Amino acid sequence: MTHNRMPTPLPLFLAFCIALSSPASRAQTQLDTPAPANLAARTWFQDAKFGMFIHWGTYSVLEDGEWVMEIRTMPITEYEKLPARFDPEKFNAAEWVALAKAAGMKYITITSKHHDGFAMFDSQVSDWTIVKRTPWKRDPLKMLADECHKQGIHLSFYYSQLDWHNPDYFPRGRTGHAAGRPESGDWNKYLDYQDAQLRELLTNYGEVGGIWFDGWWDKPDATWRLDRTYNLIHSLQPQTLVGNNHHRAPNPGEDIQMFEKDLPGKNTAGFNADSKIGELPLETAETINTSWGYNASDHKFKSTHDLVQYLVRAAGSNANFLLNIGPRPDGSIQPEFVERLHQMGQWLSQNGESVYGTRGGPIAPHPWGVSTQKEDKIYVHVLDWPDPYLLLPALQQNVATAYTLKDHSKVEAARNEHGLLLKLPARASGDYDTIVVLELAH
Ligand code: FHN
Repeated sequence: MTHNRMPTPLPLFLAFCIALSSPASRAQTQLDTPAPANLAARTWFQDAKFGMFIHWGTYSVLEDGEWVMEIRTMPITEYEKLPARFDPEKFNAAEWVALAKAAGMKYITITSKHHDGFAMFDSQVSDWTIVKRTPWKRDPLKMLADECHKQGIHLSFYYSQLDWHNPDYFPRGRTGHAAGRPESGDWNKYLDYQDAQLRELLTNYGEVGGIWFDGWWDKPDATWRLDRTYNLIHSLQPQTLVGNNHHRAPNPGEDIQMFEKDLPGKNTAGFNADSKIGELPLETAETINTSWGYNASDHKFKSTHDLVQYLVRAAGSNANFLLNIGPRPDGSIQPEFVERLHQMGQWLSQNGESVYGTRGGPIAPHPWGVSTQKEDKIYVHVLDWPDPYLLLPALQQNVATAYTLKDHSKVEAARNEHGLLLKLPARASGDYDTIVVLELAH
């Protein structure tokens, strides 16, 4: 009678070597060990602090946001009539990039494909593209990439994993049921299609700052093959920062963690219930009105005061701010957006030292404000505090001198048993932020 004998155990080290040599484990180590270029890109990203989000697509023709196909339950046969009306003759890549720079933004993240599946670039693996379906017949992402590289702005691509147009996005997820697609499809074929488009974006548009995924939440239980897709991205461009707006803790292979319409750790908008803050560089995304894609009837514009304070509170939370515009179908940008972006750039031209290149400061965010730090300077951002005195928690290091960033006028800073008491200067009307610089003693 033969016994089922356990195989003679290989020496553990040999087993470990064999395991590591397998493609799957090599892929896993690549996911867990970012390349030096990627780590350098993460540092650049954290220093950059401020980016422009652009939601632009054929949906802008209806002037009702980027979810119009789903919200109006438009079948593909109806929705496919839109590109014929999408003729952005006013699109000017140089002007868009110049506007981002005027705002003090250091990078742009633009939708390459949103949930409607419409490629805003000259994809050769789809006939549902801006080049093939519009009278304009041009590739705006190529034009924008060339201009960004020329003007020194990093360019990232938003890419929707969710697709309301591709028949192989099957089984369906939570959305896209009114598109009129057959109740069949090949999910792996869809993932191959997605990887093929990502390969195009990472091959034909020069250096890519990042890939900003969205839409995972439509099928959270699906096998998305993220490892394979992330490895593809990093094998083509190791410095490309992968982020996924899945509203969960980061996955292996992701390089940044984003939050939507909330600062890290907050959940006022309801998107971030499960977003545990990880160790990666952080970014929060927000709109100027309430819409991502162009919405002609959305006049709820945030003030420049509120937008600057959001930028500062993001920096105080050790996060970047990705501020969105939704261009019109003709390629122009509405004046309310342009005005606020220029005003933010004006503020940053005078106060950027307290934001760019900083990290979250040692004084935790409070309702009154936040702190940022760069080398031996702590910037105390007093955003909402009516009193002339502000008591800060005790700092580990002594403060050599305290003064306002605005005009370097001295600020009284008295250490007591409760902490560090600041006597704040009177706030000039129109100031968004009273910034007190604490120079640390060596
Ligand atoms: O459904 C998208 C939405 O259209 C937009 O792109 C935002 C941007 O963060 N992300 C999803 C909503 O969470």
